Amino acid sequence: MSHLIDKLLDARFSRRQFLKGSAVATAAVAGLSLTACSKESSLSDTSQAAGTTAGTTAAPTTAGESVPETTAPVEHSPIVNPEEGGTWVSAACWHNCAGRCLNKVMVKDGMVIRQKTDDTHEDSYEYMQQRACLRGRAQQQQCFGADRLKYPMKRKSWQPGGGENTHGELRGKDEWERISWEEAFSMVAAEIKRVADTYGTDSLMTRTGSCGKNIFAMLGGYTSYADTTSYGTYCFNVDKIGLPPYDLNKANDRMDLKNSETIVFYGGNPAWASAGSRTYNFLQAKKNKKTQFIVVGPSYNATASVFEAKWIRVRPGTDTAFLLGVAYEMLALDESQGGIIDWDFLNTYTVGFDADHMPEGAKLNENFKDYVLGAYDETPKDAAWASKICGTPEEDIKWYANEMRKDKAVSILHSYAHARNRNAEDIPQLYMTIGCMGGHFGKPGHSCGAMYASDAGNSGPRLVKNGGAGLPAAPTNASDLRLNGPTMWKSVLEGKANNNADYYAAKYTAEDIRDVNVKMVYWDADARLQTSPDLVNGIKAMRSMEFVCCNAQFLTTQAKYSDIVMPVTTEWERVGGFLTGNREALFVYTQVVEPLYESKTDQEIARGIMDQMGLNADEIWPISEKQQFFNQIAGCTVINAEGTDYVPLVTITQADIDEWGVEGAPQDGVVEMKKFLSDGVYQVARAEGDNYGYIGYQDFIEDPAGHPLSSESGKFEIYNDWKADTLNAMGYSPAGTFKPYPSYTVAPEGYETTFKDGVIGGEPSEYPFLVYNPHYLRRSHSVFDNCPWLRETWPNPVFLNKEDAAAKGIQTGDTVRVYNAHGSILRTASLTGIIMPGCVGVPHGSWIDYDEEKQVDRGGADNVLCGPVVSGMGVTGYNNYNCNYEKYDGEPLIPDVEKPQRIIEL
Ligand SMILES: Nc1nc2c(c(=O)[nH]1)N[C@H]1C(S)=C(S)[C@@H](COP(=O)(O)OP(=O)(O)OC[C@H]3O[C@@H](n4cnc5c(=O)[nH]c(N)nc54)[C@H](O)[C@@H]3O)O[C@H]1N2
Ligand SMILES: Nc1nc2c(c(=O)[nH]1)N[C@H]1C(S)=C(S)[C@@H](COP(=O)(O)OP(=O)(O)OC[C@H]3O[C@@H](n4cnc5c(=O)[nH]c(N)nc54)[C@H](O)[C@@H]3O)O[C@H]1N2
Ligand SMILES: [Mo]
Repeated sequence: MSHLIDKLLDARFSRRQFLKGSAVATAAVAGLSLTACSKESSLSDTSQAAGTTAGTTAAPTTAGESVPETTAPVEHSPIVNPEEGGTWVSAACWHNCAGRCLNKVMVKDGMVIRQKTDDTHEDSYEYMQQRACLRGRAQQQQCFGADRLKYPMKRKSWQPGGGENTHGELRGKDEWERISWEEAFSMVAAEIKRVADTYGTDSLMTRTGSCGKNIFAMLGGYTSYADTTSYGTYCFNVDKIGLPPYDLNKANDRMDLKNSETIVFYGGNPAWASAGSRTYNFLQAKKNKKTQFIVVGPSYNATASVFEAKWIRVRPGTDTAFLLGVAYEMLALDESQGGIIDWDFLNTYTVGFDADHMPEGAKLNENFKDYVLGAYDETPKDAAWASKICGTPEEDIKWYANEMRKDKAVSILHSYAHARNRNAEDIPQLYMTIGCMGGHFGKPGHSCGAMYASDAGNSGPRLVKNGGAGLPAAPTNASDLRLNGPTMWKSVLEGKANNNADYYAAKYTAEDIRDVNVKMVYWDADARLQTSPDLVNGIKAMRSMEFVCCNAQFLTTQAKYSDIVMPVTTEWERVGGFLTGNREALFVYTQVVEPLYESKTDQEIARGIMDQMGLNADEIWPISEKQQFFNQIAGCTVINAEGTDYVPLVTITQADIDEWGVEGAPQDGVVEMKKFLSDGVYQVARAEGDNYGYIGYQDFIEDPAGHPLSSESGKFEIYNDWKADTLNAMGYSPAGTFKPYPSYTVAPEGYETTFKDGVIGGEPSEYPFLVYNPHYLRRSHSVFDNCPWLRETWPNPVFLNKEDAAAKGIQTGDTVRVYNAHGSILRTASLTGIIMPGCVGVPHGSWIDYDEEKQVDRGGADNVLCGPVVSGMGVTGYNNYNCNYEKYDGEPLIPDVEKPQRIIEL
């Protein structure tokens, strides 16, 4: 393997080798047998789709190749000779996958005939190409999929008016009939009015997007819902303990990574979760051969494999125990050999570590150090104590403690998988405490913070940014009723909710029980029926509604359980837009084709409904979508060479303005508008010693009084009363559960509940396994689950520890039923040695395909198993719930690629 890795890293600069190698590496780490390209035969449905492209959905082109040296497998590809004409157009890769890459398509006679990725410049570490992953390269099967929704449609047995006309029980089973846009707009408008007039506006429910949210807000408000999704317990007010929001963007930038002797990937997997070029941020550190990589978590994931990391195994949801063990062993090692703990750092930059450093007015006469040593409960939180909970071998906890020592340059980088757990409330404070104990903040080679999404391994302020669309502020929701994500279907069905949190606004209150009376749902630009926990109850909740409508591109889960479905364009059919999130590169995309079939943009749909309701859509969108896009282009800025200021990015001429037919003024920038749009990206080239380097917290470390942190003391707060008081009052965990300092608490569903009576080491409970949900390279959440190429390339497995599964007589390829108190799913077994015993990995996002009679989901949806169980701040616990599994004795699953697509004949 190591030989392969070296070759891979070297081959980064030889595209052809890299492309060949990467498929092998991915296949190897997935523990699955993969084929890189699809055969045409498996594409029969989708390749006949969308008249405009019939017969032209070639096998995925080996994107990145410049045209003449194509390596596309000719026998698979009815590729039109690109030299015979065709124009490369920058095309969106728009999903919430966090990669942020360049995608281009060749359009000829209104057809997409080829696809490629970044070849706008030569590739180097300093100025790396932003290459698309396999999903970006399969994007044409999104836009031109045979399963694209073509027309507005209505569920046959549903009629407007509520009551008997609803036949809610038939949602998800009924037939569909085609309706006109006029009918769709007038029915949706009339139902919104009727439901609001009859039951009040709190009976309307929605969350994201352009339609329901704006319409309902204009009517006077609506019931929303909120959950902690990506950031888990880092959604809490971590600013109170001195961290930036979500602990983001205060690690060091990528040029500094080579200065680290140790790099920790904690609860993260950028090779899958930041696919594209982000893994290469760590390349220089890998190449200097001096850096020790460590991965901490329940699996030796793809990132661990790429970097040949040492695996510190920790059971899902038990990181608090692990990190407390690390803290204890750091103290012990410091005592026995010295040189581990940076006492000066603790003294200068923190409060609350020990009795001598308590913040003023502390309510509790307890501190972190004495808790760890066992002063309050006679339980030292040593490696032996921790190991029983987290499953990490004791020697590994001690090894990790030594690795965190002050004289080692350590980057302790985390994603959030370990925070997306019940009772992970103390993770942000505890993780920070370990960083403080080693003094790993604010110096080259030392950093402690997030490596996440499109910033994985590259923190710091954005170097290039897009402008605003020039729209007025959207109307706000006058209702404050927000249902907690994991328990929202229970709340809808039972009529009561604890309205105590607005997670992404970091607003928390004491327990606040409210009445809930939701009668209609407008599903818009998310997939939350599918992606929120408690999905079986979610379907029940849909069936209890008077009206459910949806904007959708495919018959997604929430479209399937709706009454009226309105086909929405993909980004390829819109005027254009931006992809942000990559520190060094800003992506701009343009229209590829005209809207397919009768699809409309979200704004057009909202306008259609508002017109019927007598609401003035111009209040929200006084300018066209084209003008909005133009404004965003004109407002782009880029950092100057000195790194001190931002200057306009795009040069715009009067001729550009006239050609576009928009309002605007000519301006000077650093790239011409036409070039920017056809390149599809503007990227700031980095160089060793440039002015864009970033060392997080440097100002605070150099001058703590002059640059205080966001906490009340201006320092890292290892003791914080507000944290404990707020969490204890929220009504999900008994009062007194949380302490002002990080401490261990037992989750209502987690490792302890895999045992009868919750006693570790006792008899196994009914559901003795711990489930976590890796974010899977086949999909971006639920998106792409329907894509034939990706279905063929990546099956839909459940990852099982090979000894555990063998003991149950299960082999790779068997259909297994995975079940718990919340539901039951089928998946294909993939036995592997790279996940811990007792753990089950259910890759996130596959679409539910529920067999109502047998009460089992043949689609294998994670959220059938992830239940409405909350604690603490109400965090969504995607990674520490329980299950059992068995070989399925019913009809086995067929490979996903052979499953028919959801094509609606109208
Ligand atoms: N391919 C793909 N990429 C994506 C997405 C996607 O759906 N697909 N979604 C995007 C979004 S919105 C998000 S939020 C990110 C998520 O990005 P990540 O948080 O990085 O992704 P995960 O796969 O959830 O978890 C990463 C690793 O954490 C480990 N892990 C799981 N549970 C625990 C735990 O309790 N403790 C510890 N220590 N480790 C644990 C697992 O071994 C897993 O490999 O991914 C983004 N990128
Ligand atoms: N069990 C479990 N559940 C999870 C997670 C987990 O790890 N485990 N991860 C969670 C995380 S971190 C996240 S971020 C969430 C993500 O949850 P969601 O945001 O709900 O997930 P997506 O699947 O990305 O949904 C996007 C939807 O929008 C549609 N869409 C795309 N473009 C447009 C458009 O222009 N207009 C409209 N109207 N629709 C459009 C897509 O077709 C797709 O259906 O999932 C969460 N759910
Ligand atoms: Mo996320």
